[in-house]
Amino acid sequence: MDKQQVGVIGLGVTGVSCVDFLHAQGYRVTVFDTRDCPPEVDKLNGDVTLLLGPLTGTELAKFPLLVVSPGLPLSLPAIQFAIEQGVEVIGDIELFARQLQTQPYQHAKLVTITGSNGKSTVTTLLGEMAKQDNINVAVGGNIGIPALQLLAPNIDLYILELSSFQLETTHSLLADVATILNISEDHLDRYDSFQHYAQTKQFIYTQSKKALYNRDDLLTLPVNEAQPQNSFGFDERDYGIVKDEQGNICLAHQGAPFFAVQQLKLSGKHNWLNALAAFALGEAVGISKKAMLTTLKNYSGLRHRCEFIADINGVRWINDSKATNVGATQAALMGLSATIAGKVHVILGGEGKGADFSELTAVLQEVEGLIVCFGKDAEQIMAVSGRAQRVNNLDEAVQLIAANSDRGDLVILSPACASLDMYRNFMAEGIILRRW
Ligand code: UMA
Ligand code: ADP
Repeated sequence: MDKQQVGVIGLGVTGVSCVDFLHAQGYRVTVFDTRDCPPEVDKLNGDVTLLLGPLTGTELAKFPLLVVSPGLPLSLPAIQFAIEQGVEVIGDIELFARQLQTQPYQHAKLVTITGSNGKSTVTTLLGEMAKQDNINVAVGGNIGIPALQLLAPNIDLYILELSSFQLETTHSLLADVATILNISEDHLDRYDSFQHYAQTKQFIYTQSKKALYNRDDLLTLPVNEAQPQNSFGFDERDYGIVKDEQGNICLAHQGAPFFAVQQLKLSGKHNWLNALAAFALGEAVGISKKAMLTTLKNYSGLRHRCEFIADINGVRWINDSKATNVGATQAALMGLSATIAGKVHVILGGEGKGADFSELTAVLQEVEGLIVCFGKDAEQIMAVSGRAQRVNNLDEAVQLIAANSDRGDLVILSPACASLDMYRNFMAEGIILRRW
């Protein structure tokens, strides 16, 4: 087979972006997808060979280069066979990284962001800061728009949210600054251990000039101590938290307060860290302080992340359906419960992705209101809480809490699980809550 042939595995949004990019580069492309009817099949442009059904190693091994979509693990036997036969296996972010080092893209700066939680919030917040500073910025990656679709000669700053899946197949990024926001259990249905998942996140630092880590989460520290680095955290060091002379809690840099947290529209203490991280990343790539402060004041967050939905008879309802792992739910419950007068009621459950829910025990003990579970792994959550109640679906959970909550209480849907066992995605689940 000639060198101009590339195999693309997976026909989701990533696969389509790879096909379009490779065509523009003059490659002939064969697309594989294990599904009978891949979601993006209608979006294929140009002359493409499409092979559907189970992957076979001998077929894949015919290609000099395979580009694998993030949703497919490299451990699949057919992909492993191809690797053993000497096939180069990469992902879409690797294609992006190589292209960014060529003209006319080379001048652009690059920020890369990973972590178990807060990625989309920090990525979007930083993008808004750059826009506020009139920088030609492109924002994408795991957050939604595939990286290859962002490439354009006039872009001066790329901000990429990267998942551990994407990092597995990437080794040539040359970011100006990279961050791991935090690491807690997630995707253990894909990784053989938590250590393996955490190590994959570290790939982001080895492909960056500078590292930004979370002082309160030692797993985020760069392994290479000699790498230029900054950190953020709840104490007063580097990017941190201090009280100003009036006693206001403030975001600070090297002990100097620069923004009172009460001015943030984002709720929850975890968002103080997200704001600090975005500010630190912005400083590393030269976004003006004035633009960043204006954005911090105005940015109200993404939907489905600790999103205020309604105040009904004095009870505040919060949609945190994007909390699809244990760490996110812990952060949301700890961050929000400090801010209310009444009881907190929480709705959890769904597909646990192999997580260990015992991490939730302590934070659920602090919940004074109802703990209501539903979905595939509800029993596992009930086992760690002791007093949780099971219902059949979100509607029943809402009805139960609505009948048992009082003025001053707060109700939060923060599932600690993926929603795929019952809903199309976390947004569909959040929308059901909104309808109430
Ligand atoms: N699949 C098959 N057979 C195939 C190919 C895919 O069954 O041959 C399945 C996968 O197992 C997966 C689904 O199809 O369940 C989608 O996989 P994909 O790789 O085709 O996904 P894309 O549509 O290209 O979307 C991907 C990211 N999806 C995943 O990593 C699963 C999107 O992140 C990302 O926005 C998009 O690329 C653009 O970069 C989503 C996600 O859930 C939002 N990410 C995970 C997370 O945030 O926790 C990592
Ligand atoms: P991601 O893109 O990593 O999934 P999001 O910004 O979409 O992160 O936030 C998802 C959920 O994670 C939120 O709904 C919230 O519950 C939780 N979360 C957000 N920021 C943090 C943080 N810094 N630390 C821990 N949990 C967080």
